Amino acid sequence: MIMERDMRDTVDAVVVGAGFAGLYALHRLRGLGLSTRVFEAGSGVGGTWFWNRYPGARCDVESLDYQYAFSPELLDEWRWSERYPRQGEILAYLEHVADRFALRPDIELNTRVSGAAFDEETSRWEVETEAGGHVSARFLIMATGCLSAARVPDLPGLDSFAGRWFHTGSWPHEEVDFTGQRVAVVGTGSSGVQSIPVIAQQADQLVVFQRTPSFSVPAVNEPLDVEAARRQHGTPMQRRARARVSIGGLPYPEHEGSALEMSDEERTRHLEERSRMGGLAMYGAFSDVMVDQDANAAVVAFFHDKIRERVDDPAVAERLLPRDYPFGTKRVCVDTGYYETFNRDNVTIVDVRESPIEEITPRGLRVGGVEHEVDAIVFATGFDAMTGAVTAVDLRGRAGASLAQKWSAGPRTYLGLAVAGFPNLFLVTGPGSPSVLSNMVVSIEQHVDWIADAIAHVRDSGAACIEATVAGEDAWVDHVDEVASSTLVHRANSWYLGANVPGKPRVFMPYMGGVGPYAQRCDEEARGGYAGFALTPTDRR
Ligand code: N01
Repeated sequence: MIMERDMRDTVDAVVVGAGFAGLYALHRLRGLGLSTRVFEAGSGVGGTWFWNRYPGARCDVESLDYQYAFSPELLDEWRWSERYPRQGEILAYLEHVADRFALRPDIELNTRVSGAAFDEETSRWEVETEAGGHVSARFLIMATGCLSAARVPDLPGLDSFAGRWFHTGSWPHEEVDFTGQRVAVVGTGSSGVQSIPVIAQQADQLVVFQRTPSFSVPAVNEPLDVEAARRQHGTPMQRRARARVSIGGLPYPEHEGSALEMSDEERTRHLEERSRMGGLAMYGAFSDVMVDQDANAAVVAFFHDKIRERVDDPAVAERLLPRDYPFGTKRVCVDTGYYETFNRDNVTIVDVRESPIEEITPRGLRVGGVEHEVDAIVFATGFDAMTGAVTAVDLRGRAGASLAQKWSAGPRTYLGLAVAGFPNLFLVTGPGSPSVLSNMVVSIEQHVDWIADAIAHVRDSGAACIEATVAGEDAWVDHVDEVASSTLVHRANSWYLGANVPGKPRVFMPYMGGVGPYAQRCDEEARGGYAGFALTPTDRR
């Protein structure tokens, strides 16, 4: 088998995915002198920002924070136009990165990896693509993204729908024009909250099908004033330095005391200030908001007041109030004109919590026996998050063990980076790391740097493999669970817990310890000689 293999199909490393993580992984591994092949299912680079082209798609992390910091030249030369970057602008940035660092020759587009098996004889990963391609690699890096396996709910009758339907996470490349149409949007998470105001401006009628109201903070988006940003948070490098040691990977001041130690007036003033900062700054408002029900309730009350201020019809406002889960336990949304959209004459809201969507008919959606006729349906219904894109690849470790099987009761990783029984396999921002609770770009750079250092260590020490130990993995899984259990996060049916995917085990997947403390833990692991890993010497393969 090995004899027959074309040399071209033998590389040092395979990276799956060409988004923020895959592009940087390629750059770093090349820097180590490793021959590297990237496989990307899309017809272009960009990952999340290649697929999520829905109206209003925008990052809710500020552009100055949502960019690579590994290259001072790149930081210097790229100019963002708005405080929060549009999808198209982020995609253009990633295309620029691919060109600037000459990454494209090592990226195979339109190529979906279907499986990879670890060969214990050779200590290599044998990687298969859906099109029947094969490549052998010593190291395998899953840069598949945490929110890339889109989920359309299993609703009877969808095939019979006479109009067009879309999922926000796999939006067509050509422009979709809703002018003059009756449009349904199903889902009011971040994608719904971003797309609803934009679709409402174009469509004739918009019906929003809401199962769970979100907490949404005004973005306060505006043309980017680099000088003002510099005065507030310093140079991009200075803000990144602060983000790296923060909890959320953002440069804002964090956790300014307990919500309960302030008077009502002080607390409201503080929340107003945070609100004016815009976006995700609200997360870090108090030290106890995620652990104390009363502190959390104070923030919930603030939000309820804000929503009531922004929505004219009190009955509609009541429908939009998140009531049955604590603030922050589902992803907080960032909006531009979301609540005000419900003041428009052409927008209505249908509550599908008590009475779920029964079926899709040729003409629309049936809820509570009422048929809502529409021309188009937009499913803003989310993803099989964190594990979906990894387990979609048939990964086989030692003795042919399946990763999907190993994770059937919930994902198990060491530091979110590696899995016992799967040598030389690395996950970027995997379950068990801060990942989706953080600014992804900060976490991606930290992970890729760590992985590159680990690979260099394996190579320099003459070992064949690095592999998480079962003891290390068990202890880490327990720690991740313990930290999550000390907070309020189990009180919501969130995608963090897999609650949006029927049958998915209810396990809080990301690590809540924070970006800075987590990175410190990873650094200690490396400095301590990778004590939670076993290094297999070449002669004991
Ligand atoms: O998906 P979601 P998303 N019937 O899972 C509802 C990131 N992101 O694509 O909450 C009716 O959050 C579901 O209801 P419920 C960000 O991390 C970032 O919006 O399960 N409704 C929910 O309202 C975000 O969190 C940006 O009860 C159904 C919605 O669909 C993550 O991606 C922008 C349903 C799904 O919300 C995912 O966001 C966009 C059904 N059968 C996204 N099934 C940035 O700005 C599901 N729902 C960076």
